[in-house]
Amino acid sequence: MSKLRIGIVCHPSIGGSGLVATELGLGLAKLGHEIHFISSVRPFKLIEDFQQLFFHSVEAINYPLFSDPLYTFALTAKIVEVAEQYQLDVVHAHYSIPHSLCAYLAGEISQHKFATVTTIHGTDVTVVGQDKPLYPLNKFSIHKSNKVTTVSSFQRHYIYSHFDNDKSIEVIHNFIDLDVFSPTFANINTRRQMAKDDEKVLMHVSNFRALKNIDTVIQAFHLLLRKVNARLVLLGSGPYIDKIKTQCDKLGILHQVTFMGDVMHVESYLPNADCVIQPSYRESFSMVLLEAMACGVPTVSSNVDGIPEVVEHGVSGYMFDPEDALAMAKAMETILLDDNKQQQMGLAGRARARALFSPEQKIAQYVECYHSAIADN
Ligand code: GMT
Repeated sequence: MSKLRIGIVCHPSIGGSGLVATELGLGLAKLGHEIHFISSVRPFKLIEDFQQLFFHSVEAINYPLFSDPLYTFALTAKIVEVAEQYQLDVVHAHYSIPHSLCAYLAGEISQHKFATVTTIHGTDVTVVGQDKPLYPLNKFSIHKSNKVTTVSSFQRHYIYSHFDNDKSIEVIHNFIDLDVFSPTFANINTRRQMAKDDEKVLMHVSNFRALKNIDTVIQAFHLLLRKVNARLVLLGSGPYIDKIKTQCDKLGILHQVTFMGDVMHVESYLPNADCVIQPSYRESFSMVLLEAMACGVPTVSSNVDGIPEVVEHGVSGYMFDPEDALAMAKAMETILLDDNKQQQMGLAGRARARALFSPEQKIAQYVECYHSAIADN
């Protein structure tokens, strides 16, 4: 198939959608496609420079008359500029708000015509996109996109049922590089940075927002401590961090919690965990669970939304209702007190990641999707 010139619009900060967009762009560039990232700052995981890979920053519009920097207009203008200058074939918007509408507008304005693809990642339709003023904009831009993809069957069903949408939506599950996320990167010094030698490591990774259900993480950990000498390691930052400190202090377990804050290379920490806990109320997919599986770490999570498409209950991890802290504590106990079980579940998770979520498979699906968007345009 011919090589394409692709614009990728994404949120640059730490988070699943920006991560997936970056890994996709890097994968496409390695296949010889020309990739143009367009964002406010360089996406946090776009560390590598690569031939045929460009980053275009969107400069804020700072004119005293305007009370805000008009980011969506600045982004639209930048997409037009890059599309015309580099003759883009496709602009791929990750996270519909505001990227999908900006891509559509840019297409209307640009002298050079290009196809648009939108990937819905989750909160762009489940939380932000349901916001009353944004809903019609979101619906419009999904409808106008030449192709729409999303990261799980659950999410596709959600869009069909909430957006009165007649467009066919393709599910392309997220993917993971098993050479980067691997149990071979377990490292005793990194582990000692987080926990004492005799402690089991329970890890939670998130942006610490309400929908990550941190209360259940704390409750389940508190229950677990009755049976297992363990440490809770928290990776990431967000509005709930202070609340966790207060809650753990009240329960007298603060000394058994390690706060790592935001880390650039989660793949250096995850393989050192004995179990990962993610009791989210909403999760279109959960990159964290897939990353844990790739690292050979069993997971205990909620059973909501797209999670059952990632985890195999009883094989690579356990899933329960989001607030069932007792069941989660028991499942963690089962894993943490049985080295053999921990290892078997870890191996099963990695095998599942290899079989179902390989970058080659998913990137090829995106390339096909671009060709079909171009044909549709
Ligand atoms: O988890 C978040 O809140 C961040 C959010 C994002 O947009 O970056 O993650 C969403 O996209 C990820 C990548 O596709 C998915 O793995 C997450 O499950 C999804 N989050 C939610 O649906 C809450």
